[in-house]
Amino acid sequence: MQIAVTHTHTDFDALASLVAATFLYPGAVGVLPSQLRPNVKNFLALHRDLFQVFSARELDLEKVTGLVVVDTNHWGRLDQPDLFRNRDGLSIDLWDHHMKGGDIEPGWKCQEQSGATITLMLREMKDRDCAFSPMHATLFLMGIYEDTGHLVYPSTHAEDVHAAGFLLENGADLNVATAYLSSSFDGGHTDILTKMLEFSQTHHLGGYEVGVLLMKVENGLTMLSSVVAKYKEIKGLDAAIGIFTACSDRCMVIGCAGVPEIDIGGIMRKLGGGGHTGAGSAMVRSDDAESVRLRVMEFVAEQLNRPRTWIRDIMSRPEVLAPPSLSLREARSMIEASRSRTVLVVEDGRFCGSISREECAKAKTEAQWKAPVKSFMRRNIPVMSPGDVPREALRLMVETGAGVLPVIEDGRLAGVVTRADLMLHIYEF
Ligand SMILES: [Mn+2]
Repeated sequence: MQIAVTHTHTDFDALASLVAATFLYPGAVGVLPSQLRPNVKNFLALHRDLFQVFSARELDLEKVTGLVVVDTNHWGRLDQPDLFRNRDGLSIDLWDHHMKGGDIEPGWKCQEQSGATITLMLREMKDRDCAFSPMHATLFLMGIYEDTGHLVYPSTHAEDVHAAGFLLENGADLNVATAYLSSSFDGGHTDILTKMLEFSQTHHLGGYEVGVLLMKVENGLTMLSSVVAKYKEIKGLDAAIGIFTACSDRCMVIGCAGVPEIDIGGIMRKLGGGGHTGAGSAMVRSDDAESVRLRVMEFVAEQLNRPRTWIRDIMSRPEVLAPPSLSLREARSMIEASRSRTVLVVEDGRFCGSISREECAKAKTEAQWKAPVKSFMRRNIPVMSPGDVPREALRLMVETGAGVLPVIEDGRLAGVVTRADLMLHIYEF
């Protein structure tokens, strides 16, 4: 007998992949883990009979000679891994979009980066012309949508989007999909979210904002990852990490991040868990939540300390500089000729202020046009150091509206960061 298995706390990508395995391996049945995510459980409560999936209790697992492992590559994430781990003559096929951290050694595998495992399996189903019903298409689509955040997570690949189109062509029902994908918060969740918003600490690490909260929660509370994601979204954080304690000897660490510099999956693997760059979790055996928090912060700092780009790498030479004695009229012609639309005022290599069209607009009389720029220039513009991160420049530009940031080293103007410099860095033109 050949069975398909997947990770516990099964999400829609895992369930969709389990069902897809029953198409790709004729005769195989899917075995549902005992723990399913609540929305998956709700979906199966109604639709289970449409799919070749069973609980372990309904089958004789001693008869299994072949495993198809989907959406995980880790024995520890399967139910009863010891039943299969060392079984002689067991054939193992693996389909997964997690690239790291696995200890399952399959005889054959399809392991590729994609937004969802089901995308990889659909490629094969399409090639083999497998026929499936609109409700199957709906389930497969939910797998793609859930793992790609409705096709917007940076982990989304073009193939995921093509696969979603293919499923819509095959009758996937968006009303059904959205009904099960939208997770509704109950009182417990709103309570946690409120506490997170009120009591969490925001750490400023290397130009990034990371929110962290330690909290006691009721045992058995699910969907905490959606609460952490919501908290990150509302606060506009770069990353959010919740450390939840439900019983005395374990902490559940759940994180999400929106910047590639903070690899949540990498942090969770160090804690014994797993995940992707953007989201992950770990169950840590410890009765000291505070020490877990310190370890998490250390791992975040470690990631942000990896070699990367600094302001000194992206700054440019100032295009136009003016002495404080230059007349406002002359400064205006310099501004008009300049691409960055700002002229920096410098005296003996020291930065004094800046002048742009806005300041020029204040001049009304001929006397004012003849006056030196120093009486009109803006003095309070934010400055940077060569060792700051580009991210910080972006934040300052957003907050102050400045389009040019002077870079000061040892009191002297070392360069400038313009919008063009930042765009070159961000988009890697
Ligand atoms: Mn997945």
